Amino acid sequence: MTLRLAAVDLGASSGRVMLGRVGPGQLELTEVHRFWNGPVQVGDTLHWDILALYREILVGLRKAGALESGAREASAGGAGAAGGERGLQGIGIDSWAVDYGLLDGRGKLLGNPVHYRDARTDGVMERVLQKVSADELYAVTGLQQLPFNTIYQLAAEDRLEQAEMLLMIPDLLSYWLTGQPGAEATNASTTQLYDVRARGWSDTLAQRIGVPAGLLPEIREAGQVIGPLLQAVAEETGLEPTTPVIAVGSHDTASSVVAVPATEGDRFAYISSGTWSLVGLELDEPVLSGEAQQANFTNEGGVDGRTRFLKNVMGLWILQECLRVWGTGDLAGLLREAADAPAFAVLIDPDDPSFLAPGNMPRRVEEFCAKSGQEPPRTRAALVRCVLESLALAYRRTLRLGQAVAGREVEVVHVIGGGSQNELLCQLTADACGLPVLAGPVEASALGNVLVQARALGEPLPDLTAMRALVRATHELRAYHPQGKPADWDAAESRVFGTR
Ligand code: LFR
Repeated sequence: MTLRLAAVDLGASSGRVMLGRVGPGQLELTEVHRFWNGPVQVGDTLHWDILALYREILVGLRKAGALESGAREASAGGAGAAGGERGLQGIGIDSWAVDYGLLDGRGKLLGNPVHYRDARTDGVMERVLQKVSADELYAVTGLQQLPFNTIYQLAAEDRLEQAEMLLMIPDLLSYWLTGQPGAEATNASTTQLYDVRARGWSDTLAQRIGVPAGLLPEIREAGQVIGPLLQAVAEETGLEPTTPVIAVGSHDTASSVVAVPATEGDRFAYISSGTWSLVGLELDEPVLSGEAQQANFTNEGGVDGRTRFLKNVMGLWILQECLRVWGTGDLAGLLREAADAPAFAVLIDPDDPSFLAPGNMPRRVEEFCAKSGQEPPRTRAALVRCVLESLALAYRRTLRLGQAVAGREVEVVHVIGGGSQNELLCQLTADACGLPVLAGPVEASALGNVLVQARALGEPLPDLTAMRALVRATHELRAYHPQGKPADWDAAESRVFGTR
């Protein structure tokens, strides 16, 4: 039997509801609803428009449930035009990490969730580190220091006094669908309040920074059934009230990594490429050494207890903001021109903090050039080339660091997510890393989402190896082999980062 599963996958620039069909040898996704998502500045605060997202999710679920499937197979098999299957056997939600909603004692949302790129966390990390040392934080949580980690957002939070419960974004949306609160583990692991070895909240850390331990709901693991739909939600979406919402790797990156199409025994790295590029390795255990901390590598929780040993690289965000400022959607045209633009003309460090907040990226690139004694790019195509080469350079540096710190050697780099469609970036990545790149699948997080649901519903996909084999069997990948001169990349790296 084919399962019909809805994957709600929320990214930093768009959200989508996909209908997944999963069965023996079958893994198909149909996008049924796509909607805008992004920062909304009101007064001095950058928000997410969580209610609009919720409304769009309901619309998407209605469409997913109503989309007929199986009609063709039924009539071809002689069963007559009995009509196709409808409804859903499961729903799973994944989104970006670190952000949350606060609820009062009656379960009402206390204001719109604040966007992690909001300036309220400026300078907060330094304040928190006076209460808890960076060494202690890393020893407990194994997390990379990013200014917007939940712990720092909570230290800057002005609604804590009225709050009774904190729900991470996917947990908040699942709560609205089912009435069941909880904290899915892969996303909880990004808060910097989660004990990576004990695999639970660190009440001690929470107390030390003034977060009441009772605020953090019970942890649940990917694969657990959260609960059936509330009656009102079932009516609104036209779905059966028994339809279960299932916890998936609710951190989008955790779901993406499930869908890395690696074969058992492969020595692979992955780049989950979207608004962010998450660059790293999959490990069985966290690495909490001084070198890992120094390298600022994170040990985020993966599905089935794996460790996502990775680093955030600024990703396609800089380019997305350039397109927004230029008022153009013609990325394909710009990429064609960028492919012919001169190589290594201008290079930036994409992880420079000046690129974090939304704004005029072309200007910020110019400012970076001024600071680093470079002529700024003169054309849009040159700027695009600069961003992509600089990203490839950051990938190379991060992968080499990660391999050294984890004591692992990599033979292939899997690029998954939206950025896997960017041919120029994939080729530059292969060139910079000196490794073959396998690109795809594009919709990795939605695939990881439905795979975990399918297993929870009894589909024989016992482990990540089986899930990945199904992805490989059903999705085309594109291979890129390193070209050009490795010495050019060595020179480029020392230009941007020195010889460290
Ligand atoms: C990617 C991602 C990253 C996380 C960043 C902020 O979508 O989830 O993994 O560090 O967004 O939440």
